[in-house]
Amino acid sequence: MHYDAVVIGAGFGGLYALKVLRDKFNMSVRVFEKAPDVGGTWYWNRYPGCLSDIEAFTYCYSWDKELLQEMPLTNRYITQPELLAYFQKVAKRHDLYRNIQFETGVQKAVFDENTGLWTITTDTGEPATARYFVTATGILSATNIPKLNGMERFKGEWYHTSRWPAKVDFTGKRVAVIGTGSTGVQLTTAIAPLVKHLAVFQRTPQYIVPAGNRPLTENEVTAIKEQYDQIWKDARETLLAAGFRESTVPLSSVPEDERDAIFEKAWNNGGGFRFAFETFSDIAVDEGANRAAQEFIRKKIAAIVRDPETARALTPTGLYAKRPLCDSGYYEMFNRDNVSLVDIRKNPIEEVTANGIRTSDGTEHEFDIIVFATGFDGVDGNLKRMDIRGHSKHSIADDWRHGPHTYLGMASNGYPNMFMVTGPNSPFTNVPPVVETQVDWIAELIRNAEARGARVIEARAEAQEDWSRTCWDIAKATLFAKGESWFMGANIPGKAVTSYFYMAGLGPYRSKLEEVRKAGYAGFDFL
Ligand code: FAD
Ligand code: NA7
Repeated sequence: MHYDAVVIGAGFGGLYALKVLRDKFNMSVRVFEKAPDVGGTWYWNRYPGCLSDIEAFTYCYSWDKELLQEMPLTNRYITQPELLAYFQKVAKRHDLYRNIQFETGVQKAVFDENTGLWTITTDTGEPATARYFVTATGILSATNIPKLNGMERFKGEWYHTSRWPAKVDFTGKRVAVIGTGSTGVQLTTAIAPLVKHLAVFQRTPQYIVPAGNRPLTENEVTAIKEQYDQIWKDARETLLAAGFRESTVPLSSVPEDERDAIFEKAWNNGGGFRFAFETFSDIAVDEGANRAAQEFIRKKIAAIVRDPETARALTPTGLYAKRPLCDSGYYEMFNRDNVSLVDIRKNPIEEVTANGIRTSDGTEHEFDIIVFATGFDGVDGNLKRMDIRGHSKHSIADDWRHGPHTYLGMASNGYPNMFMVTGPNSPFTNVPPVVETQVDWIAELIRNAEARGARVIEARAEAQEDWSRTCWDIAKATLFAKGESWFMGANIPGKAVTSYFYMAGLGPYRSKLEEVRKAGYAGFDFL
């Protein structure tokens, strides 16, 4: 079949791309999605405790004003089941299901120089051709499951959090959770009261602040819904688009004896991004300010965790420079009798046995269930897992083996008429407002090209190099560049450590897009 556009993914990005290209631009569109339903991230991550840690009132689409008024603002944060229901509602309300082919994985996409069309091959059979190829494959979607010796011997159940089956019964079970990122923190806190014994396998301790989740009052909900126009206007101008204005006050400008009170207020109010960005302006860029935040959290851990050895192992010593985390009682959980911490920095995992996990000190820890909360091959993982070929005969995985290259996070030289929603070097912020910004911009770019009579749009190599360099320079000016996390590619052995995001925020990114548009889409060739 031939379509004007083929889109991959039915999460925030893919659904909005379908809506805009089909309904605003009258295109024939086919969406291919591996999952059996809409939701993307929020279809796959069904583990207990899964929720968005950006506050619910901005973790949603802004383009349907009636839908905003119906937004399920029950608690401060929105849970995975609520988000899944939200996506299903969006898809039904806008009649999106009819253009989505579920349980269909795209394996290959090849650009034909002669016809100017993409041929897309899926794992279910007949290929599709399209003039425009839009990927909305997600920044946190390509699962990372470490290869542990002996995994095939394990007689119990095992899961990765992002490929969660419909139901896992933890009641009375001995459970290992490997990984203490956002996912591990959410999952362990949720299941600790259910299990017989929970062992948390931690490689690197993290800085975590309370989420401050709580029911929203009726007045709060009314105020949010009345002010939505202003909320979105502000979100698009701020850096993180997360429903608050980032602080403009450097830590050093505040007297020493007043700093902890500011941290304390943020700790009590809750929210990882708020703690890192609403308190002071320089925690992410200045080592001194960063150290003050670290020390504050270290003191909290010492005060909360009763067992001194566990507290010591849970206490991070490095930079506070990964994605900010928040919890609902994670440190307190280690005061339970049925929870233990296994420090695998000290005693690495040696092998998986039939009954559990053996660590390097010779201990065999026995389990009924092992859960991998080990994260993702972030940002470009899914793109590189497909065989995508543009002008050159290399795949994108080859072209990007030393790190991805894009122009504005949306296009790549050598891959004409291919557009990425949240591609590498897109802004690092609350995701839905980025998705909307990019889909709207890509659609206008296509309209502009068609008005010029162009068949092919391609990012220029020099524009792309400029953008990559800009993103890397910005990242290097922050402490995140030293943070060894997924958003620098540091979590996957052998992956290029470079900038995978534009770290200057959504407001400046939108200004840049406007500048490029006004300059006649500078940096693109129209052929
Ligand atoms: P996704 O929702 O990841 O959708 C991509 C889809 O593409 C998937 O359904 C996948 O199956 C499909 N796909 C990929 N490759 C193929 C292929 N080859 N063939 C067919 N289909 C394919 N972001 C925030 O801003 N705030 C948060 O609080 C937040 N919390 C998160 C919590 C968790 C547990 C996780 C995992 C992520 C979180 N994120 C958060 C990031 C989240 O991924 C984005 O906010 C957003 O949901 C991404 O939407 P998307 O449409 O871009 O991609
Ligand atoms: P993260 O944040 O990448 O965390 C993964 C965790 O798994 C982290 O603690 C890792 O330790 C650990 N990990 C990864 N590989 C291994 C191996 N091989 N052995 C032991 N431990 C390992 O992923 P999440 O799913 O928690 O969160 C991803 C994003 O989703 C998050 O930022 C939010 O945006 C939502 P490490 O720190 O690397 O030592």
